[in-house]
Amino acid sequence: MIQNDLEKIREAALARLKAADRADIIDAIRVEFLGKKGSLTEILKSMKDVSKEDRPKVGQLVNDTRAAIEDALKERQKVIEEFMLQEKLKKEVIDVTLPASRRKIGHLHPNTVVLEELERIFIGMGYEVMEGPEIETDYYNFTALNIPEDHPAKDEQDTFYINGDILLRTQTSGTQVHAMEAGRMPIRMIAPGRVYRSDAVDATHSPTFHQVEGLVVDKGITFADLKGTLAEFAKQLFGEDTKVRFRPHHFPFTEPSAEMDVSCFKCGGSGCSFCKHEGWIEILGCGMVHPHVLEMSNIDPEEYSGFAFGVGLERIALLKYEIDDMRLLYENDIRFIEQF
Ligand code: 2U9
Repeated sequence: MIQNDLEKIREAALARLKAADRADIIDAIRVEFLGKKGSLTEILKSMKDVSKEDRPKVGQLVNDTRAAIEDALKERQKVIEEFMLQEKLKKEVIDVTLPASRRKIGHLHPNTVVLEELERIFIGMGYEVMEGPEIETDYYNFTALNIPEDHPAKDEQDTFYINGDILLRTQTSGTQVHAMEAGRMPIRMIAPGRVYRSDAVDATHSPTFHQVEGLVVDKGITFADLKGTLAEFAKQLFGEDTKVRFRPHHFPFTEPSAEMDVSCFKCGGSGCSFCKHEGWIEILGCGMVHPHVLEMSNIDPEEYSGFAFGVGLERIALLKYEIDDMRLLYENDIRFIEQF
């Protein structure tokens, strides 16, 4: 009787296991057949009705049945685990032949693009690139450049003073003064760098911007050298057909002084909305170095002469790329910067 029941239980368990396809179903089968209230435990309870002489045999049979079900559970569990693993691997498979996703890299700022272009042009004409300190003394920023004590540029409204004598440079010219004091002649240099002026921010102004200033000092330098050099610079920067014109101007550090215009590189000079129908666009200031400026740096103006010029880097970048608001240059939005 019990033998029959055991045989049925074994067959039922094996049949159920054969159909089981999930780990939780296996667990349920284990509980159902081998658990505390499972069918096999129920059978054990009825052992008391088995005669003493049959008991060892029946006991052995119960154990064999339990072992058979346990083996079958283990076997099925292994099969299911292997199946799940294969499914997982299939899902997580990596196709190493797929192209990698592109990494976003940085981009040169338009100021940097223009600066490198200017440096390339002047290095090609035999100039050195020299940098100087952004914090200067009143002497190097103003006095040595023949800017008088009462000049409006010196006003606290226009210049950031750190203390009475120390300030954030308003122009890179101090760098050229340092070079002149060093006394190695001739001088052919450009001084690029950041400058500071107490200006409110708008589409064309910023309290900090960048200049590239140039200085040439040698024996026999004339205004013709200035004109030839800057005309060549304009052609290289804006194209071979670019014309230049000089308008008289005034700077304390140069005499005579001028502003240079280039023919509009959009309309070629005939007049368009870009050049406000002038045909000309103002690019830089320049002039022959004032004899007093040479003298103050221990250069004899009877023996040496020189020319100088100054360009606003942002102004060139705005013009060249037709950007209508300077603030875009300082926001560093990659969507803006990566266009240049
Ligand atoms: C020394 C002697 C002379 C530098 C010069 C300019 C003219 C000039 C402006 C350009 C646009 C300033 O950034 S800006 O607003 N600069 O017009 N700069 S001549 O003259 C010097 C410099 C150093 C020893």
